[in-house]
Amino acid sequence: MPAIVLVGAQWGDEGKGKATDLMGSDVDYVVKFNGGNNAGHTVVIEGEDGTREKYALHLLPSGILSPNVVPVIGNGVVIDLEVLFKELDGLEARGVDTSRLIVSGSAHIIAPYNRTLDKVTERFLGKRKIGTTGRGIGPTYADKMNRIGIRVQDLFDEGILRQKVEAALAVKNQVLVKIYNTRAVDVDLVVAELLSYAARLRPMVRDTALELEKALNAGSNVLLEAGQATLLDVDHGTYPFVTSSSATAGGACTGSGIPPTRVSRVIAILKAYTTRVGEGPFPTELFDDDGETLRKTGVEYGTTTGRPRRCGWMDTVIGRYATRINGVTDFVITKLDVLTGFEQVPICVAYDVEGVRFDEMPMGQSDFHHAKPIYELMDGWWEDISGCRTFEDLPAAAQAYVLRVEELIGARVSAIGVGPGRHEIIERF
Ligand code: 2SA
Ligand code: GDP
Ligand code: MG
Repeated sequence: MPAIVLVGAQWGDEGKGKATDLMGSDVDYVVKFNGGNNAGHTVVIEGEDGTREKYALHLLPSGILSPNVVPVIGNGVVIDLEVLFKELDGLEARGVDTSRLIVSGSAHIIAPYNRTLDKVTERFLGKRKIGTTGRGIGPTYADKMNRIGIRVQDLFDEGILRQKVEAALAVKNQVLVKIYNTRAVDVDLVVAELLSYAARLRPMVRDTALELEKALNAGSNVLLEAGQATLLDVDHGTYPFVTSSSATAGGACTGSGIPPTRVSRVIAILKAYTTRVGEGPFPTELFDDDGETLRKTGVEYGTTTGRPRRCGWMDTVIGRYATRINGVTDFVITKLDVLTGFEQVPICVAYDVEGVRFDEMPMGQSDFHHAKPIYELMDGWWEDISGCRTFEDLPAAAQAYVLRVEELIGARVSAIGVGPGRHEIIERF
């Protein structure tokens, strides 16, 4: 039975949370396979009386909001335990049953010193900073690769935990004191803090890869939900302006233990325009009133840090790249409603890099930094499209926009978001 992967096609905040939530009734497991509480997914749920409940999730998989879904934190995730329990308590207080959550024993823990290191490193980088979320993500993945990370299973053996914290701090304290000129971190304090979460965490911990294998064999549907997005992937993104995990479809397998031969569908979420937070190149970025309109209408502010998101037009070079890198079977275009009211809507179809046309993502970082968008201008529309529920309900110009994007990105658009609510979507079969 199938595993489905859901990834972001651009620089994140495409609306992955809403897309996952939407599939909630058709899936049995939702697995977060990368990243940590740097992610921010906003899900808006309409009550039967027309009220709207807004949920902002950071560490928990969006499937936590669907009563029949088992939410899974996979081995590829990095976990801030304080955030995990705060988020669980917050949802419980709002009446959400969180008891089904399971957590991989092999996921890594964001130790308190890694939060400090993330912030201090950014400060030291100065103008060359990445613009991280400051949650300790990079240093924790660095520890994982450097084989000095702390894993969930380490919390259940105090002796082992202490050895691991000592090993990690042996090097880090030298760096903190001698290079960053800050205070050394105390091993006992770190061990005590981590142990304080152990008893509450223990009942959730499983061999999640084995559990998912059994579930797939029993005919369950498993959705693998990416945090961040294709261009933030540490291998395939705009390095070094990326996050430190594998946010593309390949990462879904390593980050969950589900093998590639099990994956039958890869859905990419593509915003009808483009946004980015943090530093790094962005060819279609707008610095004019149109950019401000996109930010205001689309409410483009970070879910985690509240930072204003940089905004620009649709870039189909990126869309094609996402199709290729992820093996996308179909796209969900979100926030088409935000494009309502523009006289013309430009689509970037290729780049001009110092007189040379690029139809594909340039390999060289400097070429991408210097890429100027080549636009095709589409007619705009003025009608409110939030009530449209079939493709034919959309104004002709909006239909033409979607069809042209579909042609340029090279994979089918199977759904279109026309508003933030759970039901504000057009499904196209
Ligand atoms: P980090 O903290 O090490 O992962 O930062 C590295 C880069 O990855 C970007 N990044 C993100 N980009 C968009 N959205 C993200 N999550 C939040 C949200 C963002 C927020 O969903 O709204 O609230 O600010 C996210 N997480 C990481 C980051 O900007 C760096 O460019
Ligand atoms: P994620 O990180 O990919 O899950 O996305 P975020 O939650 O950070 O940002 C997407 C935002 O867009 C959220 O506030 C959603 O409620 C909102 N959203 C999702 N789909 C649509 C849509 O089709 N139209 C509009 N107007 N908003 C949407
Ligand atoms: Mg987000």
